[in-house]
Amino acid sequence: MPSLDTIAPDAQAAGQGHLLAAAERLEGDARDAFVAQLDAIDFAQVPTWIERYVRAVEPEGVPASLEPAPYYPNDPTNASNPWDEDKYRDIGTGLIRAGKVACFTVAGGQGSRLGYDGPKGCYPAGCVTNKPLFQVFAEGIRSTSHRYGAPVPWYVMTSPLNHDATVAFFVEHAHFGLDPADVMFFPQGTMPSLDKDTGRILLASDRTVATNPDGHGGAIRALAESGAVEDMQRRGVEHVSYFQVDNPHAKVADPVFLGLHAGAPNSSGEFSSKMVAKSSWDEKVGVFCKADGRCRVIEYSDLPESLAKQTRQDGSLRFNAGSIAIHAISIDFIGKLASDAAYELPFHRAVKKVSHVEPDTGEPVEPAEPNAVKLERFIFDAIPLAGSSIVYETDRVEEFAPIKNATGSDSVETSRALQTERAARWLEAAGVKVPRHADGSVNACIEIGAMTALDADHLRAHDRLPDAIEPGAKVAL
Ligand code: UD2
Repeated sequence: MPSLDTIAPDAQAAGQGHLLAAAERLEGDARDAFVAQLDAIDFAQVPTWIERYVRAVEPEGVPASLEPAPYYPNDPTNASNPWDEDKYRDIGTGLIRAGKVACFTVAGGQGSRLGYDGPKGCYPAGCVTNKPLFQVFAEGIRSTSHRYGAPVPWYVMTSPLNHDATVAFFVEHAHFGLDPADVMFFPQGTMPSLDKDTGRILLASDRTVATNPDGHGGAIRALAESGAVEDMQRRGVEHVSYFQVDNPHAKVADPVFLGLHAGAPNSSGEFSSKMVAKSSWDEKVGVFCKADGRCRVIEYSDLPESLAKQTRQDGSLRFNAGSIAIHAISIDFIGKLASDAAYELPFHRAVKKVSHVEPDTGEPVEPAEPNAVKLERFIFDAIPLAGSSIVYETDRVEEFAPIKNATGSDSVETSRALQTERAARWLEAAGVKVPRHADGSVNACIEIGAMTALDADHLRAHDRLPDAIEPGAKVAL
């Protein structure tokens, strides 16, 4: 058990003596639990965090030499950049069949924008069935595993705040038909929240340090420390297909993308990404850029408006490669990122309101203005660390229907409309008549589960499709 005496010198040196005083005021189990929280803090790093992210805050500028990143176009027959889709599909299919691919979902976020009280993956997403997001992915993984005749293990990163609720949800639903031995959950790490004026670590209560999840970039350390990387190596997994919990249209393991990642001559096979053309200059997605010969994502909030608005001769956005946060990452690269200090991902700061107690008086404080610096890592900061990272364009309707907000853009309403549109396209491609309004929108609500089909080709091979969908119908296939 950690002792306060061993922690005290580092905490004092880091200007965090108020935490020691708080510990002294506690007794018994409460004190032990608090000391364990202190022990988890890397006090040796705290002065650097304060110096860099609290005192001398440099705006997250963008490199001067920023250009749009090149990408494999969605249409492989594209005149200026043709590529052999079948060849890469074969490579990717081979990897899945050989059991070398696992799925990895980041599900540690708090979903506060959605106003949903529970792990985001439990949110009812299916436009007809109300299937929760976790079920949508679980079925995608089962169906992929059936289609290619190989196990596809699934790793789910939770946070300390939603871990137990997430695991309980899977148990309650019998892991949605997956073998529990092939689903592994592990919580991401946390970072202490810092007072934005003093750099002192805030106390959430007299016996709790105020912390926040360490960002999806925390996945690197969590994958290594939880034993997930070791588990993957034991199974012979070589690559993970990475996607976010909020996007029910994410293809859980896309053979073409995996094939490009592992087989394209300009890919080091370490970290690859999917993009869609941005819907507007101010869409809230990071943008794939190239700087100093390396690919990277510039988050939307950091891309200067003047660049975001630049257009090409044909009027399209010059920086149009929007990140939908779908990646393929090799296990070797994850190991390197986790073990080599030169490959440590940087922190990003966000100034937020954090309720806390005054350390000296114990008085609760509900700040009216943002009072705390939260530090997070972003997974896409690994891109420029890879030898050569490629980007592959995909179709927005096919692969991006995120549920982030309660209403408006990227909401359950927009996601459900996209689910229907995708289902309608697949049905029409299979010769089924789908009713559409004069403006082209579908006059029905249609959901196609992954156990029925993973894509349009898969659906076409289905032998029991209706001839037509009734106008106004609600249909789940
Ligand atoms: C993210 C990207 C954005 C774009 C968009 C696409 C960042 C900073 N921005 O925006 O560029 O690609 O997605 O949808 O990533 N998560 C964790 N732990 C954390 C924080 C987040 O697991 O500590 C998960 C969260 O559960 C979710 C995902 O990461 O699945 C995205 O997080 P977000 O909602 O903060 O990112 P967002 O939508 O602002």
